Amino acid sequence: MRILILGGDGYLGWPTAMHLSQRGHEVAVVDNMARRGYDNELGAESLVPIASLQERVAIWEAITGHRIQSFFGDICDYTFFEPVVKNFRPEAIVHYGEQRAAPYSMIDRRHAVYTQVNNVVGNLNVLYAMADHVPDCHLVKLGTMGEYGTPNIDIEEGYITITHKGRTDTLPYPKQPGSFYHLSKVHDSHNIMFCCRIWGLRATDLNQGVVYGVDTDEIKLDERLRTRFDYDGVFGTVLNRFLVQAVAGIPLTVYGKGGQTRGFLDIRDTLACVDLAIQNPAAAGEFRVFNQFTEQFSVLDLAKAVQEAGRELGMNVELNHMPNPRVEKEDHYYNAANTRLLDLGLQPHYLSETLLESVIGVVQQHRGNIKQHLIMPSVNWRETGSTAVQEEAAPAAD
Ligand code: NAD
Ligand code: USQ
Repeated sequence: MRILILGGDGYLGWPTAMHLSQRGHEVAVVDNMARRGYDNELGAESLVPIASLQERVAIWEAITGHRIQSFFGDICDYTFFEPVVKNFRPEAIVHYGEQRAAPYSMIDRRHAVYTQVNNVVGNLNVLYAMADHVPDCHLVKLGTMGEYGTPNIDIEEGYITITHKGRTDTLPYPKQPGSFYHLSKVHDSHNIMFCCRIWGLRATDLNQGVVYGVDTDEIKLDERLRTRFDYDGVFGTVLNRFLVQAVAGIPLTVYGKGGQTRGFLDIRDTLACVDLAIQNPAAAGEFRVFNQFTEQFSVLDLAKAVQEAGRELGMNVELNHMPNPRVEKEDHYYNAANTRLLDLGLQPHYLSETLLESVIGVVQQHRGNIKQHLIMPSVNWRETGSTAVQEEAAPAAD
């Protein structure tokens, strides 16, 4: 198949490009390097050094003989993006190309506006380009489990059947997102659903949990194919952060009580889920939602797992229950369905079977790159941030 990957220079986009290319698909990636720009802005960088996209595709071709085309540009710029779709004529588009950090979206007004414009406008451009040029193409869109929030009832996969005053309907599951970033994903979902209804597009919204891990089969072929690994207080996700903190000898930054429970998955399962969605496309006019995670953990569960893995390596890992910089429930019911990808054949890699020690090994290899001042959270949900960050430093959205 011809598969276009948006955000193909990112943590998940690059490994996905290699994974699909290795399986014989004709793969092209689009990226505007925004993510590398956020690093410059924040003074942060991936713990694991990463090659440029040009170097990566050249190394990939030299090793495997497979070509990955790359297009450098902004999907919000339709004069750039429309010809890419028109000429490449993808049969599937995997859309990772958004600003994905909740804390980044909560820095201040400017970052909130940037996040929502970048994500919502980019996604709208994708929908228009599909409708005009490849109406049969299948959109595989990365959403987030955070769209649902933490309701006091079970979370279903996208829809819930409700009986109200004697009448019954199956309706979109209620959304209670916890940041302007997570809200942007809700807006995307609504726009995609609408376009499936009016234009008959086919789409799968993958409501993904928090991803962890560094290795995929393709990355293991060559060190120079490594994907980014973020640990800073803005872009680092919780388990990846805890592993770096353990190696750096910093007590693990458990926000509040640590009872916040989320869905998690190994990066290898992200690739498998996207692959399964592509192989089993949505029908014309169908807007499907799959909850893409394999296990649920509380933040405290994860901290204890890292503590245990550290102990086996002779490290003394401590926990630091610090004031929560976010506004979120710290003690709540959480039970989310995730059977649709399993029904398609997903074979999960569970955390208990994953050698956390092996991820720690990669972190130890690069421990010299850890910048301690980036570890503590710097963004507080309760503040509008108007004085926290120089406005000029932010990417301009308006
Ligand atoms: P990432 O930031 O590493 O990658 C996103 C890529 O998209 C970056 O390379 C960035 O430069 C590019 N991009 C952003 N805006 C763009 C634009 N307007 N035009 C072109 N390229 C653009 O993020 P990631 O961790 O790989 O996540 C990928 C997707 O998966 C995101 O949409 C994210 O919301 C979703 N997701 C990620 C996780 C996770 O734990 N990493 C969990 C759930 C969902
Ligand atoms: N947390 C800590 N300590 C830390 C970092 C985080 O306790 O040092 C807590 C947070 O308060 C939160 C939980 O861990 O309760 C998860 O935080 P996170 O930063 O790992 O994940 P989140 O902000 O939700 O965002 C990440 C990705 C995002 C994706 C989302 C999936 O950055 O792109 O959409 O995971 S989900 O969480 O299911 O919405």
